[in-house]
Amino acid sequence: MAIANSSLYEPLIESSAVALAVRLGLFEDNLVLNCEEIGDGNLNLVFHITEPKSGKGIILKQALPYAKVIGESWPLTLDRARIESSALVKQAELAPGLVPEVYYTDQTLAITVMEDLSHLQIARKALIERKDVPLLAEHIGKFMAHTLFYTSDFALKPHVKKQLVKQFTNPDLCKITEDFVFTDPFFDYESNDFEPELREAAETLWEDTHVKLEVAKLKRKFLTEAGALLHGDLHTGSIFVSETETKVIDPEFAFFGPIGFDPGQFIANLLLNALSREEQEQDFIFEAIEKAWNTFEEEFTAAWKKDSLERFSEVEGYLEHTLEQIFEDTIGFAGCEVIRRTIGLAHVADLDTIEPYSRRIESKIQALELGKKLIKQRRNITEPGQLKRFFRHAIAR
Ligand code: SR1
Ligand code: MG
Repeated sequence: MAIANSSLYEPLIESSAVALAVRLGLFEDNLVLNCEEIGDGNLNLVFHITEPKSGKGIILKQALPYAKVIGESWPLTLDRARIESSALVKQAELAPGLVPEVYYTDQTLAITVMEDLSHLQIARKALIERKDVPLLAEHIGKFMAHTLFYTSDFALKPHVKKQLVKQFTNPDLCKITEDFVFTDPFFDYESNDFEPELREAAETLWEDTHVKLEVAKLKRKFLTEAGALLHGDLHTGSIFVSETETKVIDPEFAFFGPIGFDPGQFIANLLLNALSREEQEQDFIFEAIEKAWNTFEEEFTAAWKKDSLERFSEVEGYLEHTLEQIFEDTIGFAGCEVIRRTIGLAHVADLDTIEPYSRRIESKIQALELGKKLIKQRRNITEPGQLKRFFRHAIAR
């Protein structure tokens, strides 16, 4: 991967994105190229540049100096492009084949040029369309185990770990999560966004001091526990998938945080999809949750046994304690994610596209119940196999 730090920042448009790709030698300069801005996320520009004759393509992603979803009134660091490209490189090293290849980065222009994944589909969309994605859960379980174990203190020498913590300090993007996942949805804040029919349920949540106490504890973990290099935004919109392939994208929220946060976000987004399904279609989702956690646990255990540098790792019970704590945190973080995707600023299509409207409202009220119970009862859920019953019980009215 080439790294440049040459030009002054300017937001690209389609023609300048193409010119840059040619200047970088990614395409020959006599070719006819197509370019489309396809960014549908909240923060960045994403250009898809293709050469129709050969079918070759690249993705050129550029961070804007503000959050696209809000506008220029919300400045946001360009440093997130450096975080994203460095995280992709680290993840490629630890979980080969599960992230797009990075071809080029320019920190001044805040761009990352990477592998074209347009033959794949965003996992959220695939799940909404009930596509068969048989390897998604196993691949994500593996991705999480390898990226999280091998960036933790179990696998790294102390100075190396602390150097990486420094490299991945990401205050602006962490603040987004601190506010929009762990704070605003639990108070009557302006940033929240929900249908009038949900007001009563939202007010009940805001009055629930037990939930608030537990969220405060989870938020504190997020703020203070530098367990491993997280992806930091591992929802199903950050994953490309097909029947055979899985690629995790968009690690611009990467930082050293509590290990349970990534599995929590992934599981939460599967649960949000389950809420959009009829009961008879939900089994795939619960099986995927079990598969993802079990793969994570197996691969984390194997890595611990093979590569742990920690003297205490052979002490009986320490691995089991570590995994139990990660699972408890996972369930709690999942609860926070389910709630914020229901009444917070950033929604998910799984819930927002449920028809008819009355069923959408019903599912969102169920989501709030589910989220609260996951947070409050996280210590009682000790294995993923319990989640299906827990879910059914939590949403029953
Ligand atoms: C303003 S950013 C809102 C959300 O989009 C990102 O994907 C993160 O999930 C963030 O919380
Ligand atoms: Mg994203």
